[in-house]
Amino acid sequence: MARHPAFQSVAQDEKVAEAVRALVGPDAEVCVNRHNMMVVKAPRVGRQIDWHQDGVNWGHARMVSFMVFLDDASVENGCLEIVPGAHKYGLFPTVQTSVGEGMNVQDPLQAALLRQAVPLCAQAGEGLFFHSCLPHFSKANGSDRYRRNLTFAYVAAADKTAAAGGMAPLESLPLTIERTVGINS
Ligand SMILES: O=C(O)CCC(=O)C(=O)O
Repeated sequence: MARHPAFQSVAQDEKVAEAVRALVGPDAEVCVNRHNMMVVKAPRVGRQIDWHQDGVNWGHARMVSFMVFLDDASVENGCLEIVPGAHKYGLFPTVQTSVGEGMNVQDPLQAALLRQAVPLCAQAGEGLFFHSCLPHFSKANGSDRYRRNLTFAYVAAADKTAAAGGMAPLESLPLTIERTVGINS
């Protein structure tokens, strides 16, 4: 968000804020030191992101992640994959993976759950909100097309000092801002 007002404008857009408040609560804020990033999976280069649950690193569940897709995302260019409804199981024990603390694909219970994964194909411009306990993953980009998305995270202000896994406490900003630029700026 600090890199360009257009990014901040997306993260704190009023329509996004409305959805986030409905999901997290009226005191929701946007995180600045977790997520707040662009995933760039370059053609033939973008790597796999191993199975994980964002809540493991954040320390609690009153959070939601939000992605805006900048390119069409399909299985070929490494779209997000999820296990629908699996956030209801809470957080699973972790092992070290390429994304830090991730899910244990050798564990029979976790493996059985992950076999129920579905790809979430998306069109450029679409958005996705998901619970911090939702297992998610994406394959390497084996195509000739980019797969890029902006990803932001939102936390209930009352919880923002929570820290886990040695990570710093959450820092966040109020959800809405006085806009000085438009989304197309
Ligand atoms: O965009 C992706 O492929 C995955 C990103 C991710 O795992 C995350 O934002 O936690």
